[in-house]
Amino acid sequence: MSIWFTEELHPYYRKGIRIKKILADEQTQYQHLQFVETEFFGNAMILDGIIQLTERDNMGYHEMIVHVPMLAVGKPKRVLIVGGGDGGSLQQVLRYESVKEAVVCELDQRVVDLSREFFTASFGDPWADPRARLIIRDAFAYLEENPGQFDVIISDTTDPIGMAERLFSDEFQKLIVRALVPGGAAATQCEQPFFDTELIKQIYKSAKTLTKNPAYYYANIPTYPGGGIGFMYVSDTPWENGLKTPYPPGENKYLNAEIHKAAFALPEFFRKEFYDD
Ligand code: SPD
Repeated sequence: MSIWFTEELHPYYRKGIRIKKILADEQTQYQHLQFVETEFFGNAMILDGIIQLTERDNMGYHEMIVHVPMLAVGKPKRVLIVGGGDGGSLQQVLRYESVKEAVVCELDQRVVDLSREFFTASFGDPWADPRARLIIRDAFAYLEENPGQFDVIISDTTDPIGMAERLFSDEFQKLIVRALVPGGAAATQCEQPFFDTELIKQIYKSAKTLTKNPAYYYANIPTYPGGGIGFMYVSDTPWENGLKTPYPPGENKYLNAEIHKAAFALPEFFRKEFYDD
């Protein structure tokens, strides 16, 4: 069998990948969850018709969303991952020997269960690490109850649709900043410069009222719309501090010193949208 899967996150843009086999297809309590074996990208997870990650190109996403704030902080001890039930961010966080606890606050247990089945070849089993703690819960409530707790927070979410829309609100960003220790850093999944300019602008403005040194950065991921995705770095600590920090043990497949710096260079049409205000 060989079929094309077509994603239409935006009504004016489509992309497709060729699929060999459907590995799992179920309606969970929260979403339509699918795992597929693709022709080129390895196994992939799709939520409500939107590709979340593939084995071949997820490294740009997970290394960049995790290491940029982790390296900036230096020796983070307590880390929170919001979402991230696939285990990709957790695997990167656990590379740091300084990390004593990595909490993953994920809404949907089935995302974790099926990812453990279909992504083991890529991520191993980070959940087996004694430092990993899975909390199946709404992140809003969890953040509200945990002010000043985390050195780093990674908001590894889906797109701002339906229930996930609130994860891109000012209110959520405030809760994230409130849950950080002084000098802590967060990185949030922050969409696509071409398609989501207004949303990103609003998130940057809000981050600027909450912290001294927010900045937007970008990674190339061929299976995401427009071929990539960006992140909002949110902290009083400048991201540049991370350029001097040694990488944790283990292999980087995407991040190197040049990529780290270049990721913060933005195309002019986009840069001036918020940095010039
Ligand atoms: N448009 C797709 C955005 C997907 C972001 N979430 C990825 C989750 C990977 N851990």
